[in-house]
Formats: sequence, C-alpha cells, structure tokens
Amino acid sequence: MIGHGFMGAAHSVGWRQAPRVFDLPDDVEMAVVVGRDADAVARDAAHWGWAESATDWRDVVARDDIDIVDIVTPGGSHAEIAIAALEAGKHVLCEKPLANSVEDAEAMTDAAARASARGVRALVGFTYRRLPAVTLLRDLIAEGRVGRVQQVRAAYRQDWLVDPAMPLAWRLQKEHAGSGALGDIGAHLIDMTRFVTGQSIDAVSGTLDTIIARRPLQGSGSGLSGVAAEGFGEVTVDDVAIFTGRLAEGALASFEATRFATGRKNALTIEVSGDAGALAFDLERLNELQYFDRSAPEGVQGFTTILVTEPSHPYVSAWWPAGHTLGYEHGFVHQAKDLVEAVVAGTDPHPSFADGLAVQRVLDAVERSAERDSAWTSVGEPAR
Ligand code: SOE
Repeated sequence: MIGHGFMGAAHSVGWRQAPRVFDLPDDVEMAVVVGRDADAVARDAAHWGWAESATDWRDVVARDDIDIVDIVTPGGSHAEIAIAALEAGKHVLCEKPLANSVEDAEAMTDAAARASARGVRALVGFTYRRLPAVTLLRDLIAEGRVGRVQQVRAAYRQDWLVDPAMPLAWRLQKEHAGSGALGDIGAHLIDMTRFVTGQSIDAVSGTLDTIIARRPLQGSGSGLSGVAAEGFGEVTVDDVAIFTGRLAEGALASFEATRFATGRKNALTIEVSGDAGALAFDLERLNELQYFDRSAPEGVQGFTTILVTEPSHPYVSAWWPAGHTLGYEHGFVHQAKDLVEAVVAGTDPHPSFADGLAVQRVLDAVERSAERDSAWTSVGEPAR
C-alpha cells in the first residue's frame, strides 16, 4: 500500500477483514506500507497489521513478492505510481478520484487496458458502490422498480472547513488534490449516479465557490483535521460545487458537493425518481433504502424503508444475521474481497479505470462550465 493517511487506515481494515469474513479464493498477506516519513510509516504499518514499511514506492513496485499495489496517496501522484505498477505486472487498486486531470486519467486508462490484455487488473476506489444498500439500489433500478428515470438529486455535504482556523491541508491545494469539494466528494456523486442509473452524464452546467481563500499553513495532521503552523497560504480549490447534469437518456440530475454545510459531517444522499417509483439512499442511514412504489394502492402509498440486512442482499450473507447492521468500513472490506476474486477469476472488476476517467471528464466539464458563467458544457469535449 502506497500512502498511509486516513484512506490508508480504511484500506487496511479492508485488507485485514476481507479474508477473515469472506471465503476468498486466495490468501491475502499485508506485505508493506510505503510513506515518506520512515518513523511514521513504521508506526502505522505495525498498528494496522502490515508486515513491513518502506520509504521508496519504486523499490516496492519492483519487488517480485508483491502482487497488488494499493494507492492511497493524494491524486497528484496516482498516475505515476499506477502506471509504473501496472507496467510491472501488479494489479492496482487506486483511490478516487482516479487522477487530478483528464490527461493523467487517460494515460492511466490506457495503461490499464494494456495491462488487462496481460491478465493484470485495475480498480478505482469508489468504495460506496460496495455498500449493500447502494448495490441494491443499482439492482432495483436495473429490475425496473422505478421505471424510466426522470430525475436524480444527489448531495454530499461536509462541514470541516467552516472553521477558518482549519489549516491548509493537501486537500485544499490544487497541485495535490486537483480540485476541492468537486473532485473529493462530488466525484462520489458522479460515480454513484453513473453506477445506479447505468447512464453516462453527457453535459453539465456548474458553479464553484471558494468561501475562505486564505488559511493557516498546516503544521501537522492529516485527514480532515490538522494543527496550524506559522503563516498563511492560498486555498487553490473550490469549497463548494453545485452543478446540474444531463443523463444519456435525457433525465436531469442535480449535484451539490460542499465542505461548508454547517452541521453536516459526512452526509451523502441520492434520490432517483422515475415514472414507476423512487428510491433514496442516505449514507447516515446506510443500512436502509427508501422505496416508493407507484403501483401500490393509492390509499397505502408512501415511502417504505427497506432494511438492507437480509442474507439475500448484496454482501450481507457473509456478515451477521438479519437486522445486525454494517458501517462505513464495510465498503472497504467488500472492495478488497471483490478485487481478490477478480484477480483470481481473471476478470476486470468495476469500477474500472475507464469509469474513473468518465468521472474525471465530468469533473473537468464542471470546471470548464464554471469558468464560462455556468454555460452548458459537453462532457465529451476535449479537456483543457
Ligand atoms: C474527505 O472529504 C473524505 O475522506 C473523502 O476523501 C472520502 O472519499 C469520503 O469517503 C469521506 O470524506
């Protein structure tokens, strides 16, 4: 695993738990974690259950005893590491968003296509797809439960930047993160919409806003917290992204990605409305789906709660008896399981790097639209 921040912790839980809960077709050995600070990465490796730590990712990618490279670094380094790993014949799991630019995402997708022809697999970590309720949402739409999709409403709301004392973390710097709320959490909405509806997003109109443009430099810390150092620096990404998308079959989708939704910590919601019904998911109630069936008798119609904890629901049978709920980390466990199964079966897992590239093109189109007063912008247009 290359990188060891918040996502490193989450992926470690995934790698540790997957072989203990699921009956995997091969063993998983948590070999080595790579980070620049030798002491810090050694501490994290020991804490999370990895056999070793190292400071040079190139040495690790060249090792014969490594089969899978898991990339949890900021987006700016994804392309270089992923392409080197794929070319060295390693299967790759890469955190989202796939890259910081369409150009990098294209190069990664080309490398993944060449690797796939040699039996090497690549997966981009849009982990929320693998929550049982989100997979079920996709399955129910595919079964026709909402009929023709007529509208999608998606929002991802956090509030960790409301405090002006929050330091200038890497997520607020364009050269590391590519974009702000747009690419970090808006990317999840784009992927989830594509995944559950099975449709591409072909055109967008968007607006971006940076509410606090200067912040204290970061002294220590990572993830969504940190300790300030002396001095200030410029925030070079968006704090808020609001955009509209046109889906391939004509429906409109609205998207809000924000780090300024005071009181909202990690609130992702999506609602898909169709001519036969509607389905809604809320990450803060991740064991549930809300379902409205228009064919039910008028007098008893209403949103009903599906408790997604039955053994027949996706991923659930390996866990606990019905009604015994799952959480945020289970998506990472399911992701590790699915990748190992795909590697052994010799199939390409989803979401592919091509899916990651499709998301990247939407992100890029939103930025181009925002630069032109929210003009409708085709996603297929060449990147900047
Ligand atoms: C930070 O906004 C973040 O950690 C995202 O980067 C993750 O993708 C999301 O799962 C939670 O929030």
